[in-house]
Amino acid sequence: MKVYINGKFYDKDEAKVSVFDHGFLYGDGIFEGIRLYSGNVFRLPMHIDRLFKSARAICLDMPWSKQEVMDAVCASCRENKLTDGYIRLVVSRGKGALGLSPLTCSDPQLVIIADQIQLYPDELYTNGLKAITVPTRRNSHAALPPMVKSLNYLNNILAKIEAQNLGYSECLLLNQEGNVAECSGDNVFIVSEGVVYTPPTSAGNLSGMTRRAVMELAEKEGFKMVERDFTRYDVWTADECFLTGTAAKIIPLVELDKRPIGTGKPGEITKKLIAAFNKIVSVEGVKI
Ligand code: PXG
Repeated sequence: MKVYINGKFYDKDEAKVSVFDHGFLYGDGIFEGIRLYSGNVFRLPMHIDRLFKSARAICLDMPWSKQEVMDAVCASCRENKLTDGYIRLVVSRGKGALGLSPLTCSDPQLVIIADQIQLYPDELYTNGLKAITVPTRRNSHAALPPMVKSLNYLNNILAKIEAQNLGYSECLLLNQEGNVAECSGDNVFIVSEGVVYTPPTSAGNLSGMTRRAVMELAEKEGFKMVERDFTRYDVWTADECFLTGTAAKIIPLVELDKRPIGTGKPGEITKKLIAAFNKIVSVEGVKI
């Protein structure tokens, strides 16, 4: 495997950034996770836009143009002879003195890892996933804005640990108001009486690329799609529920907090959206 760092490719074991990089010292940086399907990078310009917005939000001046970053993503796929895979972009603040100030940092690092990812076993795509609501609340917009894909994912990791301690691989996070925000690394959707709902980004979820694609597909497939705040009660009593993410794609959620959702099996609308999503990913995207 070859890893891209600031314009050069390195062997996996030689791909290194400094321990004085504030990305390592303070989690000061941002990232993106992008998917390559059949030689097409899914929604690459939108991912790069989100990366640049994350950079702007944390006052990180990107010394590269969007086109340069997109070219580097495609080059990384070609260099690793991938046609399907997962591309992880990391931008760290760069080397600096000890102390929080980013003003001591120079030379931000752009790292691109092009590899494979499987978050959940195949069986869970057929039978559905079970999750539990955890006590850790999603970061508030008033603290670390949840829209920033920052290198500090401890909020989500603590939630994941709580779920794993209880024997679950996935969890639901609520926001400070007690409304549903998202799962540890996936957006959440419910279906009730034929209508598809997902929380607005004001609820504290990431503006997911898969979320956006699914919202568009739901409308194309003729379902009413509504962005609205909802609570755990709405999930417990929904007909269907599913999670979306670049790594997970669309995965049915069939149980929350020991309550089966709907029939306790993946729902029909969920299955339709999975089929529709699988159709667009292999044709939509930037050719490497
Ligand atoms: N919520 C959060 C907090 C995320 O980080 C999503 C939702 C789904 O968004 P997309 O754009 O992927 O549809 C994410 C996605 C990784 C990794 O290792 C990436 C994510 C989550 C967990 C791990 O690259 N991001």
